Amino acid sequence: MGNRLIAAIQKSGRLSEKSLEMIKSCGIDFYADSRALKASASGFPLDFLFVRDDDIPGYVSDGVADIGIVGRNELDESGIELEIVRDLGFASCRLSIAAPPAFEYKGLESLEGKRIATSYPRILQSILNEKGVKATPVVVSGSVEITVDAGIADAIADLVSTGTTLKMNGLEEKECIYRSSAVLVSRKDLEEEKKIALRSLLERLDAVMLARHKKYILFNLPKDRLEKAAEVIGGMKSPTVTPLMDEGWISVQSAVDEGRFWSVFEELKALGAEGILVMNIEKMTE
Ligand code: PRT
Ligand code: ZN
Repeated sequence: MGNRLIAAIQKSGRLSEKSLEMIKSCGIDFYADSRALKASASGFPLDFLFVRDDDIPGYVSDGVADIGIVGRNELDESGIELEIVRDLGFASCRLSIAAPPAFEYKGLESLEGKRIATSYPRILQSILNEKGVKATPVVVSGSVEITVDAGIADAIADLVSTGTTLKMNGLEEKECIYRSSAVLVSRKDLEEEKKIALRSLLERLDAVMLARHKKYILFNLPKDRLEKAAEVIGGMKSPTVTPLMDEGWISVQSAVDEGRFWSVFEELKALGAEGILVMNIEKMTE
């Protein structure tokens, strides 16, 4: 292995396919058998280790691997400090507070003294601390959605992408408290040769990401949801807003990264956006 860069990639899960796709789109060839734990690229000094996503931050910080692709949530939850070299934009999701509809939620303060089930106690705690809210975390490693029904929690803080799982379990999404997507992380003390390989990988990755299409999105929205919608859309500039004949409504337009498109679309719908129109952008300047 020696001077070859070692990348820790999730073996099987929501990150696996997109991670490998991203590397392939950089013109790096390899063959990865779904059962193999290792693979090597040909024509580029890159090797792969296929592991569980929870282990990626640790492997990279211990030097078992040099770089890795992992959800920002896993990285933050691990408490391990690594360099985030790129936000790759895929596998985007949010950590949200959810509870039965009857739970009167007016903000994080409503969680004071409550039991909150989560698989992300560190992230949750840091957000509660910021607001000075004292709640009791109930740490579970999966099926967080059933804990309220099971009587061991009053609310949950769990990852959401479409929101279907929450609905299916009779829970209402109350507030998004944290956002995540897949990030490329690196060890801080890479040897010179490996740094050169990483730089070359990043050059290719940047070209791929820049060339990725953006979509133009246009929709009608209840006026009072604008601030939330702007947060969802994100991006470099604030969206263009036009008043509508109906006083309570506005029309909003903005460019959105294609990689985030579906999550943005779902979140806007959840905010009450109507008549969502999506267009391809032919040319665009930054
Ligand atoms: O086996 P291994 O430990 O490697 O995988 P894992 O089971 O721990 O992770 P995996 O593959 O499920 O997720 C990997 C990463 O994908 C996460 O750490 C997140 O960064 C990201 N991601 C994106 C998600 C979701 N979207 C997501 N929706 N991770 C989990 N979910 C779950 C969520 O916990 C809930 O149970 O999906 C359900 C909700 O989905 P919706 O669409 O119904 O809202
Ligand atoms: Zn995991």
